[in-house]
Amino acid sequence: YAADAQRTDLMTITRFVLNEQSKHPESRGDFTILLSHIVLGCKFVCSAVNKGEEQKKLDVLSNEVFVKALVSSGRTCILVSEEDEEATFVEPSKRGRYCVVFDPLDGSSNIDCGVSIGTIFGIYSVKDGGEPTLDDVLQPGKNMVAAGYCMYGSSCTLVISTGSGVNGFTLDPSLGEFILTHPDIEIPKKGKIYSVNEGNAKNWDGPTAKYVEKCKFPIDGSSSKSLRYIGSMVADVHRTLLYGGIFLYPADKKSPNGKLRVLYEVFPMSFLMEQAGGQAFTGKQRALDMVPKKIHERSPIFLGSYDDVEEIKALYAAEENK
Ligand code: P6P
Repeated sequence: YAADAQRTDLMTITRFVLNEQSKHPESRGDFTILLSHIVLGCKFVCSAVNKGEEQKKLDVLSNEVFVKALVSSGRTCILVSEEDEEATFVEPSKRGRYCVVFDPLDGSSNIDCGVSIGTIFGIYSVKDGGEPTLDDVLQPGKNMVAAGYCMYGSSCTLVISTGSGVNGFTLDPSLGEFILTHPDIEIPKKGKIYSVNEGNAKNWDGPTAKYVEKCKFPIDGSSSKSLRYIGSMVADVHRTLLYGGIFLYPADKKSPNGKLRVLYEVFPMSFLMEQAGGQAFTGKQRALDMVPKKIHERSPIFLGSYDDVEEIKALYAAEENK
């Protein structure tokens, strides 16, 4: 009967977060309510993506669903979406104390060829009780109270951290519930994979070029790393989290701040990596220490296995000390 007992002990994401919440007696359940609305958005997008809606419509649809779900949760006051030029300030009657930054459908240009894409989100608490301002979302990533992504691929997987480790949940379509399938995810200390768009190699700076060269032609006689690059951040980061290795989106001569957005791509993925025992570096500093000045700001990013990121940090440090 043990198998049945295990099978019937359904650890849904809602139950999991309620368990987490019980560790914070002071909490009023606002975060649990907020998360249930994010989960609702993910379920909607998962079904729309699987219906094969065309990309443009999906981008708009996903954004609308998340904005409406987050506003109707009554637990948010500022929303920043990759799809909206300006931040959304929730009307006073529906305001709560959380700010949510998100990319509703990251990598959506890949949708027509069936590559996995995803929603990425990060959650801040407002800084103080006053009137919400952009300062409440222009906070360093280390101030996030939670971050996660939902990957829409062969299955729908939601990976989240609320600051005490990383857990993965898989949508069981027959139940319509996200069930805990990847408890306590820890990224391998060192990996055998590097993930970068080699097509930008001619524009890379010295340390990045040197690091990638070392991946391909190791000088210590170790075996070369494998290159895996999907071109959809959620898919590349999910593989890195589970298998180890390093994901790089460096600066280059054409884009001195790289391509990925700080608030809703770099910060959430860096938060998860640190929570899973890895690290995230911008070429200049710990990614989560950055303080963005604009809501759609970009930053270079090197994230993944602790030891792999250490290596590229050493190359940038050596460049600094030249
Ligand atoms: P490139 C997708 O467009 C995206 O924003 C991320 O999901 C992905 O990691 C990156 O851009 C891919 O960019 O320049 O390699 O095609």
